[in-house]
Amino acid sequence: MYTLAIIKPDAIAAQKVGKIITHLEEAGYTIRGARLARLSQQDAESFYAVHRERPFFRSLVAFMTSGPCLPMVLEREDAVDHLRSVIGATDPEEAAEGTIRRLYAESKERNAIHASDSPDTADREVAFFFSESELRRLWGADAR
Ligand code: 3AN
Repeated sequence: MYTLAIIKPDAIAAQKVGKIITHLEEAGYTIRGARLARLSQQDAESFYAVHRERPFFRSLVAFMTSGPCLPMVLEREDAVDHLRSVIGATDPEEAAEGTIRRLYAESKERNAIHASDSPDTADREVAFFFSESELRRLWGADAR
């Protein structure tokens, strides 16, 4: 099963990319796709469209466009639910010990990593960044 994670601009600026990827690999994930990306305003608004009416929306879009991020397609059994438990709660102060956000996030907004919250969302979010043909080209016969 696939899910989408994004290492956010705060974690990239803080040089935590390697530690976060190690954490993910040690949690059993295979990286099926990964690429540095710089979201445009339109990209960020579209990616976070479900939050359009929330008070933090404009600030979230400004943060997510403030520097490069690293979208990744991750594969593992039960990837969607499992990755949510590996990253921890939105607010790092509420995130469980040992979770990625507890270890590396700065705040509720600058919280180091995104992970899809349902299988349907994962399909949409993977497709937002990676085409089927790109993933197939990377993995050949081992593609999903
Ligand atoms: P999660 O990423 O844990 O699924 P969501 O989907 O509720 O959390 O929120 C999406 C993103 O919006 C979060 N990752 C975080 O960066 C930001 N965010 C959520 N709630 C707040 C808040 N109360 N204040 C500032 N930013 C927030």
